[in-house]
Amino acid sequence: MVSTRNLNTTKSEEIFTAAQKLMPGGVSSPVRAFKSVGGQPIVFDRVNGAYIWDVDGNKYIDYVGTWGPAICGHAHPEVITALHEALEKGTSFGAPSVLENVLAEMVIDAVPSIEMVRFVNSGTEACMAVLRLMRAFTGRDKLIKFEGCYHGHADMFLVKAGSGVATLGLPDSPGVPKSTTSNTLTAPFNDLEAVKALFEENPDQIAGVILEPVVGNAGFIPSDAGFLEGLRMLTQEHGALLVFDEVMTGFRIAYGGAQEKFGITPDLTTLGKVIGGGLPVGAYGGRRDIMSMVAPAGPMYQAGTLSGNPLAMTAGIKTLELLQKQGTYDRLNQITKKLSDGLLQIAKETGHAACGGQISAMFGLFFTQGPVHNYEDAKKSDQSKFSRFHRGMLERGVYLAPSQFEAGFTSLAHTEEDIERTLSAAREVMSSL
Ligand code: HOZ
Repeated sequence: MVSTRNLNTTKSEEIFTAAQKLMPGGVSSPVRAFKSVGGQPIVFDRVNGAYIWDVDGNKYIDYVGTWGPAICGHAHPEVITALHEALEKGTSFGAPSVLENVLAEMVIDAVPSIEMVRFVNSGTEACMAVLRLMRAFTGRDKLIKFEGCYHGHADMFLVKAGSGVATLGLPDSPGVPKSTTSNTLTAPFNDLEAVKALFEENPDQIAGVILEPVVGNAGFIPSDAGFLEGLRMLTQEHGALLVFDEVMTGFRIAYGGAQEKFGITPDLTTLGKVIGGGLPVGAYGGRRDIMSMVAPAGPMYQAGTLSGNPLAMTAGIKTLELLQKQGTYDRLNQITKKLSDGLLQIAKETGHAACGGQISAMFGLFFTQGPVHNYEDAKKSDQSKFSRFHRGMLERGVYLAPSQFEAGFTSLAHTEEDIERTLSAAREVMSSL
């Protein structure tokens, strides 16, 4: 057992108890609840840099980073100043603004596959739209996704999905008609043979393959050498599209995302999180000939009242400007490697089977000997141990995602000292597990 420390969460508990009567499960998104790690979620009051403060005044080093967007650190002063200036001009135009051009150019310049982009309001929306586009362009209905990958909560993707679905151990969701998912084919991540078999069993029917090129929604699972190349070849061979869901990895594991990092260019890409700098944004983009099908340039319909919102565009532009500074990704990599190597070393020294790793500012730790190549492997991680680890870290002022099936995120605001404090907390907790 992890020793119980004195973490006063009285106000958190009061607020969350009230929230449960007002909102399903007391939260606005399931993965925020502490269902899989036990206890009540912490209710927060404010964020700054690498830290998050709860309503009882406790301060935590934050490795959730609002699930990815806070790569420059929370409430970065330059982002906040830019937002103040933008706010003076109003909160929404519902009409074109030059800010959209600026962010679009930045995204097109950065992401190898993107020649044109459409802004939406979330990663879920981006993935929904990209699937319609894949189908519109190819005239085919079927889709291949991978077990444990999460592409938002739209019906067609809620098959063997990661993130909250994996965290809560839910079966595929009620309310999703079989007819909607009958065209969703799944394969284990990193299994090219399985993908090949699906293409052979469904000739000329598969619109494309969508994946997180580095999985973050089943815990952190990198793609094996040759997997992305293999998918690129298979999709081309079968006249299907390759789509990278870079909602998590985009501008995080490299400025140009996984496609820049690994040198594999998909046909289409979805983005979110970092490109909104903490405001609600998603985007999809890709080859000009495919994107030209999107209305009003083409017939594939997709729309949104708040899409291209000036505040969200402003936060995104400023965040990308900050990321463009020399040395950003070296710094992110160095600090995250120190954290990840340290956690693995401590696990070893304290006698826990563990595996994991990091790429740039994204990391993960499983309590299993590993290696973890896919969701089935990830499920072998000792969840009860993870829950106790999570609680122990929380009590020592470290906020980790309340799920074994979520990647962790660092930011430019995390200091060496934050990492050292985190590792010393981890040593204490792991020694007592
Ligand atoms: N896509 C985010 C990480 N899996 C989660 C955000 C949420 O579902 O609340």
